[in-house]
Amino acid sequence: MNALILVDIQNDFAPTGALPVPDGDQIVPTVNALQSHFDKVVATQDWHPEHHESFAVEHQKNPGEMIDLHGISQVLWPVHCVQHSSGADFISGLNMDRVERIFQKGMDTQVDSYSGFFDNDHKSSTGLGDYLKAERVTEVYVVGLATDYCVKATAMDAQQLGFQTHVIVDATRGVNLNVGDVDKALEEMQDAGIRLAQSQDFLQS
Ligand code: VGL
Ligand code: ZN
Repeated sequence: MNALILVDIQNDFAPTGALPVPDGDQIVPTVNALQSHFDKVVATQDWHPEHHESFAVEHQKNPGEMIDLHGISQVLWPVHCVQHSSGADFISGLNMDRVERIFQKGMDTQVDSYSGFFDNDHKSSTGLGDYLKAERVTEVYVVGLATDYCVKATAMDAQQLGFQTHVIVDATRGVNLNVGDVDKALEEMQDAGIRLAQSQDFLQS
């Protein structure tokens, strides 16, 4: 069994959102077209409390600055994906009909959660790994936002959990806080054994 994981395709990561990912909304048609080519589709949703400690304003600092957050290096972000806000909604136009489960993350105020599987401290899990294993999934394909944060972290954890992991690169977009961050992320993923694919690999067959 294979599964397509839709990572954080939410309004706040669209170009008009609070934490804009350049061209983030442009992946939606591709992600929609891909869905029928996989056995299962699941989604992750960044879902922060109002005063999450990854928010720069909580530390009187600017977005993009780094801090040590309870022992973990943390990029500070604009307030984004606050629970029940419209920014946390999935981008309108994203087809959710085939999405079997939504795994929310980032609810613990004190620790960020880039991966759809575990918090950044790897102490708490969202249940995504257990769900996929229970569903006999062995192969996962990751798409969504953002390539250099949540897509990368989700793919790395999937690979580490033993799923044969692929990232469909043109169905992702990155933040590129620093020039080259996306390319670096793609290299790190490949070095970890993750395979890179393109949507055409599926859509032409
Ligand atoms: C993300 C930064 C903060 C992401 C989420 O979805 O990549 N990035 N929260
Ligand atoms: Zn977040």
